[in-house]
Amino acid sequence: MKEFRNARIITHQLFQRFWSCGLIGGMVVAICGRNVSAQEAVNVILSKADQNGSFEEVIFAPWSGGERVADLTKAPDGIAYARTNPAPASRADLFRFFPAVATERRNFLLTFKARVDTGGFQTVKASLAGRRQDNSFLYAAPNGLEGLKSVNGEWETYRYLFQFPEPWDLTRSMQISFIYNDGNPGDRGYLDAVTLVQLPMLPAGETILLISVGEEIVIVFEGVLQMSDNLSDPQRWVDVDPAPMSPWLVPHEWKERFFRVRGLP
Ligand SMILES: [Ca+2]
Repeated sequence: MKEFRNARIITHQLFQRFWSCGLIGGMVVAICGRNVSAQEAVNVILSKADQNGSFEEVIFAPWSGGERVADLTKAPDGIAYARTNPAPASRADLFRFFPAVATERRNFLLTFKARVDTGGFQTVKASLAGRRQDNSFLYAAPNGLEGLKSVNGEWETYRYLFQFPEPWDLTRSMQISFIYNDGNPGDRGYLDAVTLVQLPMLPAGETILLISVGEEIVIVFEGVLQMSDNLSDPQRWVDVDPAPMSPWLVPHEWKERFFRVRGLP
């Protein structure tokens, strides 16, 4: 295992770097590097550059449920963002369809920025769905605690890991939606910087894979995940507690950690 401690990686392209073990800093710092095969690359579905994920294109479609607002001073990403139509009752949502992606990879990472008017909606919830053959929705399950999120008047970044329980119909569109809830008639929700990627699965014969997507690190693993904050002391390895399920989104507050897996007892 090759390690490059404190070697800041600045040459990587967003969405295209992988490490089989790593140290997490404010940015990614260090790590056991290996080349990434095309097979393992993250599949970017929506982003600033892909399918109008940041509302930078003049046309709002294929987004629905609201409108584009071009305001350089208020957009958290680029020059424009989206807002819902005024809520008819307690909720409003923004959504769109996109062509189905291959079914071999069941895990998706979604990040976005959202806010509401002060005193307006209290929660936002993102959902991702494919379709069954009978055209009914097949929803992906948000991993862990990530379902409903509280939302407020300041732009904040939200993160979801989604996992599909079974394959979806490749001939029918998939859908992503953002539901602002617990509000009053007339409330609006705001959205920007939507990034949706399809994550690679664990390569055959490997037990851990670190995937870097923008500022997020996802660990895909098999076994019991362990971490250490000091590689020079073998006693520092401990099981991550509570034991996470794979895939796992590394918390931002965890600076400078190494990860590995041990076999199941
Ligand atoms: Ca934008």
